[in-house]
Order: sequence, then structure tokens, then C-alpha cells
Amino acid sequence: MQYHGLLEKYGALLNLPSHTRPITLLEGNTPLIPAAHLAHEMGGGFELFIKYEGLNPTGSFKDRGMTAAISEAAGRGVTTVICASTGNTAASAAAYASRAGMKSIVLIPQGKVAAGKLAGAVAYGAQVVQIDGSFDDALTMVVEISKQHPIALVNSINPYRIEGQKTSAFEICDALGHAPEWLCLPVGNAGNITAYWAGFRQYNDLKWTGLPRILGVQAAGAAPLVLGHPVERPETVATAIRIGKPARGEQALEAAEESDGRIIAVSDDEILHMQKILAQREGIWVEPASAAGLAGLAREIAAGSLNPRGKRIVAICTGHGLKDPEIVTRSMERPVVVPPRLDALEEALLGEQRPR
Ligand code: AN7
Repeated sequence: MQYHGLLEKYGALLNLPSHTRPITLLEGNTPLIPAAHLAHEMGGGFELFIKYEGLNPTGSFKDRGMTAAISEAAGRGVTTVICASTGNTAASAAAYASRAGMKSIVLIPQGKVAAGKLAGAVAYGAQVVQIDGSFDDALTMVVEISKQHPIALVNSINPYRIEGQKTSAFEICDALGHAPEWLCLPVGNAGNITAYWAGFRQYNDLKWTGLPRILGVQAAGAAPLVLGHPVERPETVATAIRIGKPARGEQALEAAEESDGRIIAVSDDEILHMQKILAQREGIWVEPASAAGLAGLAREIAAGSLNPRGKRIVAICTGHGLKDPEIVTRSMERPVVVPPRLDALEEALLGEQRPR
């Protein structure tokens, strides 16, 4: 059967108004990749799968919610959409708005958006405004301006974003035949964890697929849900989740509690280490924020507070590594430069061992 995108495949399960006019880039349908080497590295004895959301059309999971939000907006004749973003929402909104013939405006925190995301927003034709402040400041501003002007808000406060993002939970259950025992994922503005929990509950009501326990993971420098209060100046290398006042924080805490899971924080070092071993052991390169869920899983297993034995665990990797190339290149050793001669290449590769 040909794939026509998420609204075609799962639209009947999504609470979208009848005026919705599908705008799709054939998002979703992402692979659930077994990660046996990584599971072994964490102690083994369980099945680990990576839901590789970086393979969506604009390189992140945001496309799932965006096809729904833009389709709804298109159906009621919206001409301009706006969002605040740490980068991925901006790129996704810009792409889907272009496809719908709309103008998009994106507000980003100055100097804190990864190169691949900003480039995406510009390439797709968004009007980009930098805010000399945080993501949280930018979000407050777009909420206000969308109340006062005929501009539709497409942040995950928009309920249709959550509807679209539920589809990843459906896909996981369809692929495994039931829900995994644990689901781990990064948490920033908390739209995604909210959507997964809603999606798993809905599928369980319909098809008895069971429910996962949810491990939500924040970066230690931006962990309001772990600290129990907003963070005024969030700071982390994982700029995607550099968020101090999550819009759906309450719902994230509910998802963790109702699922008998929890929300924890990991350090930037743990995030970068996990990003590296995921790429170097499994061939899956994700942006730093996307490694946070797995870093949290590794920490919980190592501490003995999560027993993975015999379980199926799914880690959501939300964005592609290409979104943030500088995080890798700025700390790498410069590759050697060799003149274009075979003997020089042999010398560089083999040193003294080279055949004479
Ligand atoms: C790669 O783009 O908030 O908890 O403005 O880009 O649903 O916010 C991005 C968030 C995880 C956190 N991983 O998801 C934005 C933005 C990646 C992300 C998250 C984001 P939420």
C-alpha cells in the first residue's frame, strides 16, 4: 500500500476539525531500529529499539505535529503562522507553511539555535526574528501576538500538534505488536511526552496494546520538572531542550506519574557521551537533545533504579545529528592533510609499518 502521510494513515484516530485540509510531506513512518550493541553496553539482557525521528522530512519529530497543525490552519484559511522555537519547530513550521502557501514567522533565542535548524528555517522561507532572551521569553511573545493579530500559533500549545504527535505511539505499537515496557525520551517544552502518553492510552483503549512506563529526561541545566520550579536562565549543550518553563509541564508530570515512570536530569557530559556511542556503536547520529533519553536510561540502569532484564525498551531519538554539526566539529581533531601521493597516504595511515 502506498504511504500518503500521517493524516491519511491515522487521521481517524486524531481529533481534528472537519475543515482540516491535509498538507503533508509524507512525514512519520520512521524506523524502529534495534540497538543490540548499545543494550549490551548498558549491561545487556534486554531489547532496545531506537525510534529514529530524525528521519522525518525536516529532520525532527516536529513534522508529526506540524502536518496536523498546518492542515487545520490551512482548512480555515489562515495565511500566516508563528512559533517560538529552539530550532526544530521553526524549520518544521516553515516547511509545512510553505507547502500550504502560508507565510511563517519564527522567533528564536539569539545565538542559541543550531546551524542546521536556522539554515532550514531560512531555506524554507520563514521570516526569522532573534529574541535577545530565552525560548521562554519568545514563547510568551508569540502567545500574546497571536491573540492580538490574525496569526495562528503553531507551538505545541496548539492542541492539533499533540494530536499529530500521538501517531508515533501508534507506530511503535503497530511495529512491536504492543507497547514497550519502557519508553524514554528527552523533555523540553513537554509537548512530546504529553502526546506519547495520550497516544499510548488511546491505542490501549482501542486495541489492548498495554502501556509503557515513561522515563522523561531533561538536561541538568534546564530541568524545571525535576527541580519543581521554573529555571530563569536555562543552560545546556542540548540547545533543543534549553527551556526553563515548559508549557505542558503539568501534563509531563502527570504522564510520568500515571505511567509509573519518572522525570530525571542528566549532565551535558552524559548527553555528549551518549551521542557519541550511539553514533560509533550503532551508526545512528542524533543531535545532543535526542541522546538525552538514552543517557537517562543508561544512568537509571547503572544506578540499579531501573531493571531492564527481559524487557523491551524504546528510546525516542527526536532529531538528526546533521541539525547540529558544530557540536561535533568544534571539538574534533583536525583531519591530517596529506599530499596527493600514494606513499604519503601510506605513511599517514600505516606509519613505520608500511611495506617498502
Ligand atoms: C530534538 O523546536 O521546543 O518536550 O522549539 O527539538 O516536546 O518540547 C524543540 C524540542 C526534544 C523536546 N528533542 O520536545 C523547538 C523545541 C528535540 C527537540 C525536544 C525538542 P518537547
